[in-house]
Amino acid sequence: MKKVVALLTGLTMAMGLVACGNSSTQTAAPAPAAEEAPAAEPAPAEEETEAPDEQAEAPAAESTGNEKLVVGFAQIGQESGWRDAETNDVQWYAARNTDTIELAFADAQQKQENQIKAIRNFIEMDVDVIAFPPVVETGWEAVLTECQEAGIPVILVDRGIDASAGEDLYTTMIASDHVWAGEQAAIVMNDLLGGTGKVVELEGTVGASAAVQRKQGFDDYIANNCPDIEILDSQTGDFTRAMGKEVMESFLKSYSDIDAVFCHNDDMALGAIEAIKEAGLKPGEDIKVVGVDGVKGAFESMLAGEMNCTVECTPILAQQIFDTAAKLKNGETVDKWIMSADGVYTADQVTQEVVDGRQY
Ligand code: GZL
Repeated sequence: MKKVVALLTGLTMAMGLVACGNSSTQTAAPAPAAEEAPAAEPAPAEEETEAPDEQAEAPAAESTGNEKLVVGFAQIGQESGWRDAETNDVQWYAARNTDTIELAFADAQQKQENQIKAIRNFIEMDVDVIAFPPVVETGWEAVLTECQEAGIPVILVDRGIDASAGEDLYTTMIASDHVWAGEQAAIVMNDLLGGTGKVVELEGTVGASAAVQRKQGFDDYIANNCPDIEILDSQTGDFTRAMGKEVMESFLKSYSDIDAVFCHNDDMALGAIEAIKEAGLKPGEDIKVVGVDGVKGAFESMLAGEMNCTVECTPILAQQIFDTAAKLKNGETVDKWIMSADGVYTADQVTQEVVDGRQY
């Protein structure tokens, strides 16, 4: 019987349980930022608790194991509005389905070692499925081998791992095509510049598949199709608005002839827009701004004439995650890559109605 292990909630614990099927369970809000977020330690056996409403069913439940789908989700953190949208979608979905789902949620504060600790804790808890967005592409072999040895299938969410680590180390990936997103951004950029101009690039988290692949898609398209567009510089803004602004400020000090900026996510684009305005220039006009994600702030900026394009990368993945996890618990096979369907949005398409209709 998979029991919902009462987790010690240390002061810096970044883990919560969601939808344990008992009325006293609260939906775990995203954990407060913590200095150091050690993985939750399973409570000592004598403190193991079962959701009260399951004690009445103990005899039946004991014989058939936990009827509910128990999913461990090791979230990267809260680095962007996009990430928060994904977290909310996952937690709200679980909270709406307490009769069939139990969610153990961990916030790794953008640290790979915390994701690894959380995954090991999920193995201890003997969850049915583990789902997580790998903050970077490498360094997962050991912990994913432990998942495999424990017989727990793994769903990669919104980012991937380095293929050389072995595709058999995870069961499936639910994610957008990040190379495609980079290519789409380059196509729009070429159109915005009329085929000629100088571009700077704000990259995502170093080593993250979304950053590596968006860069690959953008840079390769420009190199192969746009001989008169030059990429002056490219640096990481770590997918955050603050660093996006900081790096754009340094670009503006270093180069006097920037025509456009490609940002690997909209949060960095919003930071770049601030920097461009503070430099006395008009974002969207003097310097074209192209982002990725499709967050509402990007649509609001396009409506204001301060941004030119966002390539969508939906974070609304909870339904696919839990449906896929249920299939894996039932022993069904699924595709190796469950790809999201995303769109490309340019400023000319954006009205207040479009902004108001955005889901995230
Ligand atoms: C993309 C996801 C990226 C987003 C960023 O799938 O991994 O991480 O583009 C987020 O906003 O930080």
